[in-house]
Amino acid sequence: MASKTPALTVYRGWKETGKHVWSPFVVKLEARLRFGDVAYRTAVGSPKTAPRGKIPYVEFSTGEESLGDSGLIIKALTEQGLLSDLNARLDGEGRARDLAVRAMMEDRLCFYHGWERWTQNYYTMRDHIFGAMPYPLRVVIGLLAHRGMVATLHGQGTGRYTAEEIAAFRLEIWEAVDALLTASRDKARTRARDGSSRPEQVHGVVWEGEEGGQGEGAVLGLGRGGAYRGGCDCVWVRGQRVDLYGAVVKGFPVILEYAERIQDRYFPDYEKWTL
Ligand SMILES: N[C@@H](CCC(=O)N[C@@H](CS)C(=O)NCC(=O)O)C(=O)O
Repeated sequence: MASKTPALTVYRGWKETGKHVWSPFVVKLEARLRFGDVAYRTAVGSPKTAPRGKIPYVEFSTGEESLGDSGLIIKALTEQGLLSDLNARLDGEGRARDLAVRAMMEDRLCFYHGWERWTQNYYTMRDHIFGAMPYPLRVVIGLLAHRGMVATLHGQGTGRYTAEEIAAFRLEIWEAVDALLTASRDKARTRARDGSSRPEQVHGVVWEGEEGGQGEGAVLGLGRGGAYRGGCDCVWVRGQRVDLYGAVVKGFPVILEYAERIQDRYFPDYEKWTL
C-alpha cells in the first residue's frame, strides 16, 4: 500500500474510485507504483488532455509538465529515484527476456484484446467509454471510434486473422505466461525451503511481487486489465460474464493464484473480481 504523501496524480480515464479501471496500462502503472510504495492520487483526465493522447498520464505536485506512457513514466520515476530499477540486477539475457515479456503482453496480446473488445463486444465498450455522453452523440462517436480501431487493427495485422486464429494466439501467450510463473513459483518454493527469503526471478516474471523485472507490471496489467466486463481473458472478467476465453484461462490456476496474490497484497482497497 502506498504510504508516503501523494505528490503524484495518475490520470486513469475514469473516476471509479476504489476500482481498477479498464485500461491495462493504468493497472500496470498503479501496480508498479504500489510495488514501490509510491503514494499517488487518482484523477479522471482524458486522452484529449493527455500529453501523448493516451491514458495513463501523470502530474507531479511540483508543477512539472505532465508525462504520458506507462513505460516512460516508470522510467522517469526510476531515474528520479522514486522507484527502484527492477531490472538492475538482471544480466543481458535477463533483460532481453524481460523486454520480450513486455513486448508479448503490450505489443501483441494488447491488440488481441483490442480486437476482442472493439469487434466482439462493441456495445459494451462504447457504453462504458462514452457512457457520459448523451445517447445520440455516443452512437456517432462510438461508430467513429470503432472505425478507427478496425483500421488500426487491420494496419497492425491483427484484424486480418480469424477469430479462431486469434484465440489460438492468445492461448499460446497464456501458456507461455503460465510456464514462466510456474517455473518462478517452483524456484521460489525451493529457495524458501533452502531458507532464502528472496523471491526467485525467472524471465522477468516473478512469483513474489516487487522484485520482478518490468515485465511483472505488464503481465499484471494485460492479464488482469482492471474491471473490463467483456468476454476477455480470465482475470479481466469480474464474474458477470465468463465466456470461452475466461474458461480457457481458468484452466491456468497458477496464473489465477498469481493475480489473486497481487490483488490481495497490493490492492486490498480495490474491488476484487470474481470468476
Ligand atoms: N504505450 C502506452 C499505451 C497506452 C494506451 O494504449 N492507452 C489506451 C487505453 S488502454 C488509450 O488511452 N486509448 C485512447 C486512444 O488511443 O484514444 C502506455 O504504455 O501507456
